[in-house]
Amino acid sequence: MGKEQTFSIIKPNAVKKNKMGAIMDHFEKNGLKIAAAKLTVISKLKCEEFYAEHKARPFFGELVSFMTSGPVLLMVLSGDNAVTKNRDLMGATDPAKANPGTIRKLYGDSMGENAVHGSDSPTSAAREISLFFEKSEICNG
Ligand code: 3AN
Repeated sequence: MGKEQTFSIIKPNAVKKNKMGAIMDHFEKNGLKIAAAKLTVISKLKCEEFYAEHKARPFFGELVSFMTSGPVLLMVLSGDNAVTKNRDLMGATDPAKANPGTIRKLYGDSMGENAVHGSDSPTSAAREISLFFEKSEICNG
């Protein structure tokens, strides 16, 4: 277990519900530091690149259209074992199946509108962070 970075997105449904602060608080109270943050609307092109591995999935169009439908909060989180810790705090992809107290259980609405994204491995984290952040923007690491 060592200090690690992971990539997090607070998705449009959670931003719309005014839950950015609550979700950031959840991270901070559980040992993750917000090393970088950016509130933005992702372009369709960038979103398709981000989700490239899901291109063949039937929900790809719906996913891109939802993720570009409004502001999202992009973050780099840092801490011990950050990738796994973030996945544990998020809970299962389907909010209905997520454990009580997890972010997706608390703020998710459906499989697609599940409040947060989190990298699934350190390799994905490195790719995803470099898609959205310059090195100099990661200033609280
Ligand atoms: P996770 O985000 O938990 O790693 P994945 O990798 O299975 O889950 O899914 C990637 C993205 O696709 C997630 N952001 C999720 O919201 C979305 N997604 C997964 N399954 C569905 C589905 N059946 N309908 C709509 N969106 C989905």
